[in-house]
Amino acid sequence: MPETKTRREETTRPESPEDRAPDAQASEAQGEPDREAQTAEKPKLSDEERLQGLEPDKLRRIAYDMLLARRFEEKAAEAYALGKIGGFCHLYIGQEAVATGAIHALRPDDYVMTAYREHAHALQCGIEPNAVMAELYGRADGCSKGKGGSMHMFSAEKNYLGGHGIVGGQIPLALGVAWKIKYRGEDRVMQVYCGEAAVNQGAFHESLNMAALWKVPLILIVENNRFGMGTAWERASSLYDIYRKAGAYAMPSAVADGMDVLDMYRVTREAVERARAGEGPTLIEARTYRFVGHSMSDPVSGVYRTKEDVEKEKANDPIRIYADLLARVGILSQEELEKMDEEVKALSEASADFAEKSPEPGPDELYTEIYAEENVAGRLYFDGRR
Ligand SMILES: Cc1ncc(C[n+]2csc(CCOP(=O)(O)OP(=O)(O)O)c2C)c(N)n1
Ligand SMILES: [Mg+2]
Repeated sequence: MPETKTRREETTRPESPEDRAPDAQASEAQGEPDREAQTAEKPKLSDEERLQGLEPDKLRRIAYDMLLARRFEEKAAEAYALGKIGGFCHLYIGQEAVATGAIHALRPDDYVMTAYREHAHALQCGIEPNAVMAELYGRADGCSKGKGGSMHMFSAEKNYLGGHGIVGGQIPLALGVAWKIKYRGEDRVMQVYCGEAAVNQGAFHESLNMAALWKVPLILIVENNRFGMGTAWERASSLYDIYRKAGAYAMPSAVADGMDVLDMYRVTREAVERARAGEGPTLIEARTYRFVGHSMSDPVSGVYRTKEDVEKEKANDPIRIYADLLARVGILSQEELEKMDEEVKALSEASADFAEKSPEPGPDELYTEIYAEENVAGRLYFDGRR
């Protein structure tokens, strides 16, 4: 009998969590020994190189923004537990370096779109904490007037295009926006995020193909937090290295350390420069980890990972890693960090007070911001008003 390999043996699936970063062995198995963008093969940068010559004010702002995202969501979790926030609510705790680093590499006139794990992205795009918290509370002063909730934040003014609940649904939408940018000759980029569980869907592949073919300024960041709800990535995909999917579409791609905000910034900035130079799209795989349950209704670990797994990953807390770096290079002392922490906690607290006082949207709001034309009688087809 000839020796046959099982399908599993032929994949790049790693054997243990420690082996999950792409390594030489995995690439040999795929017959591609020379891969540029591997996390494991990235040269170790010195502290100075990691800082990329960024101004101290910008470096401190990055710390502030990550800390605000964390404290804001801790406050939201508390309000949720008290029943003040209802519906779906997915927290980003553990993943803050991804959106913070990537959005810092943009200008305010660039567009951002993401899935439902979106509070940090909305804040990072400049939507006020009060407006984000009021949206979570379903109140009239929310950024979507209390009609969207956790998964449907939106701000045309801040070029933040949501907030999407259908896994992968935002990718073709973002492709359309990127196409619009090119069609109108605008000097902007479209940055879109999805989770790793979205990348084996048709919409992802169709979008990659068209983005590369038309060379539109699209930056697609896959937030690989290793799980789609309770399903581990290696149980769901025949290919482990997500960034390599771009190769099928002749699109440049890279891996970023999603627990290192400055690596996210560096990798995204390169992609932004390419997009602005008319060189088209980039796929970025950000390797990260969520420290909390899939949503507020799920346990932290569940049956798909252990409490110990989560605790172990917390040693890589992106905020701690970054704060240690800034302390080492004399840009942010422990004392200054604590002061900053107090500030963002107070801001988060104040946003909850604001949301509490904001009114519920009135019944008339049911009839605004909807896609429906009036009929000859001046009524909407579902209009039950008398
Ligand atoms: C098309 C579609 N299928 C299924 C779901 C149900 N669902 C909600 S979240 C989720 C997991 C997505 O995981 P991932 O894309 O990795 O994002 P993460 O939650 O890890 O940020 C699924 C399957 C959905 N919202 N949309
Ligand atoms: Mg995921």
